[in-house]
Amino acid sequence: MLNRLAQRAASATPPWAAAPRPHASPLVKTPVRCMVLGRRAPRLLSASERLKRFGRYELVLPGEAVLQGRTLRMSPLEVPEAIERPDYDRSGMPVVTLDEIHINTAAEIAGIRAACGLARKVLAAAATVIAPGVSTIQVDEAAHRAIVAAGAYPSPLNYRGFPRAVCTSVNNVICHGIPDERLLVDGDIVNVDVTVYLNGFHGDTSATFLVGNVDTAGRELVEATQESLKTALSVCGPGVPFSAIGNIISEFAGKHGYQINRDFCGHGIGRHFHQPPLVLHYANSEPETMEEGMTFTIEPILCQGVATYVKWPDGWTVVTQDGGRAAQFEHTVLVGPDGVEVLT
Ligand SMILES: [Co+2]
Repeated sequence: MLNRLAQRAASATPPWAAAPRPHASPLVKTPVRCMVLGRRAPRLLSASERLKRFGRYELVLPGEAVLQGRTLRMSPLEVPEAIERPDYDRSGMPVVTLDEIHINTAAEIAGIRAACGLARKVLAAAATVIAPGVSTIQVDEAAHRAIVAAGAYPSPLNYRGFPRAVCTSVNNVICHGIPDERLLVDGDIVNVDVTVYLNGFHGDTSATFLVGNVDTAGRELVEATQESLKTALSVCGPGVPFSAIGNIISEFAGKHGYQINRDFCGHGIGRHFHQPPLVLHYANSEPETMEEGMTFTIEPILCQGVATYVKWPDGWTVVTQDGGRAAQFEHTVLVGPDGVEVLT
């Protein structure tokens, strides 16, 4: 749920998000590279090209509800008044007061741990309703009910105007898909991204699920993405540079022939949904190192073809430019004395 470009464009961009990044946005970079090499920008492949290169699945296109703005206007379920809300629940604008990586106190760790435990349970509850013929709104509502039943607020709801409790991203959707009336079909892969705000702390996790019988290429993509997250977790610990995460994911993805999306990053998390640092999933040489007591997410997105995106007119849903599939897995972690503890 963290877009580097949106962070930079917003007038209230926190200083930590405005620091120069090692790579410019691909939206800026791609045309230059294409001119130099004389190649065309990535295009949406035809159905037969996609079948040959990426396998058998339904391409997700913006439906009438998206084009008419209905997905943004449909009312989400209520959040009872008694539930503690984040600062953006009415304004839509989160205020991040941190400009460096926060080391949590024992009390803060306990709060984040509780939020993360709930996020894990909610993701599992949402997963039980996933099946062919179920709409992503039904998945969203299952998650929403589980969150408020536990006395928590669904963090994405009205975060920068996001209209629902969770993100649901199907097949060629990279991330930030808005739950809608589309029914899941046999062979889909769907990422459900759950963040909860419980007693003042956020916990964030996501997984990509198989709907019915997914073809081999789809299953391999999902397995490799989950494996890339595991690999990244194994190298983390106090004194380790954050760049180790992107470097190992990059090596892993390269070996398996997948592209890593560069526009959506992991992030610090705690009292704020998104706080320093940005956790890059591609090869980089950022200088910050992990310290005991830090909490952050790792959430790589691997793509079958190009990892660059097109954004739908809803302002949120981002899809691959060539129509290839994307998968994502995410955990919130706590840096401990000799490694990281997965809190979700
Ligand atoms: Co996240």
